[in-house]
Amino acid sequence: MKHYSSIYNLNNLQKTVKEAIELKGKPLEYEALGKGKTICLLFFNNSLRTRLSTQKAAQNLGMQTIVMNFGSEGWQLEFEDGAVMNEHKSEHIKEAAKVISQYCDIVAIRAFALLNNKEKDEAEIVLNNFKKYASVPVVNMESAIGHPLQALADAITIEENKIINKPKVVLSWAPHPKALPHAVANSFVEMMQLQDVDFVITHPEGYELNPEITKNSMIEYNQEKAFENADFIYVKNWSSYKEYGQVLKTDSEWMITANKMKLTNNAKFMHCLPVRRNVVVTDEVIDSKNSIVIEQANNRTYSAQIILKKILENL
Ligand code: SN0
Repeated sequence: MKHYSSIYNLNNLQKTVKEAIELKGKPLEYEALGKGKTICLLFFNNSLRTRLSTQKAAQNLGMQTIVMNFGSEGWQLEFEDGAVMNEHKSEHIKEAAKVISQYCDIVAIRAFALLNNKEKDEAEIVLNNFKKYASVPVVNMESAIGHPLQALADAITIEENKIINKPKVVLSWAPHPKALPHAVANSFVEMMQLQDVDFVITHPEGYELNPEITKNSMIEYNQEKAFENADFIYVKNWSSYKEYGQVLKTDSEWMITANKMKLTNNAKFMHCLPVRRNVVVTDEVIDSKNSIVIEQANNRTYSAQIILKKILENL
């Protein structure tokens, strides 16, 4: 594998999930693989899990890591070809990507959707320009439209926690005070479409995700109905896609409560974190024994590690 920009870069997801679970049991087995190799992690946005788990994953493979908060500490980048750079943007991606490539063997990038222009976000300007101008493999640590490292960790977590062969997995929208990107939900949907699960998406009307992504996935507008018999409740807020980047609803009607969880088949509760307690989910649910959010976050290390391992093997 060269780049990891979406889950479709993996040719055998089931096998990759199994390999990640094996790695989890012997995380230092491939310590020699990354010896003498460096990964640069560039953050245009905040991070906790992605930053630490990707660094840990690289470390487990014997790599060195360089981390930079590009959004706050780097020069403002220009992406437009032919731009006359006489305003606030100091450096062109053409130089930046080529220069960074000389300092590392893999570059990983986090650049969220700005949520003010659908076409621009969907063009994945930051990620795609790094792919275009960098001479090293590029890893997506949440781009405008996808978070494939998270989706792989989610698939690992479901594989480890399922007690029946084909569990019912429900992706539920929940309220949030801020406009959040669609990336986590998009990659989770893509991942579930390729897993052996009974998958249902539930959200209020007006919160439909990109129909090209949800394709034939079942959408149930009645949250309580969607929860019936569910084995996993995966919760995430996203802003409207149709009324791009707008927050249409913030009331607590869609919050995940213990009463709603009672409708399920004793379902596990999942969330990518960070989560707003008592807005997205009540304390009672996230603190319950059915909540697997901490384990899910732990799997971020093995999701990143299996991806870096595949890229290193191909260098
Ligand atoms: C990000 C998102 O894409 O929804 C990152 C999730 C991994 N989440 C947030 O920005 C939440 C910020 C907040 O203030 O709650």
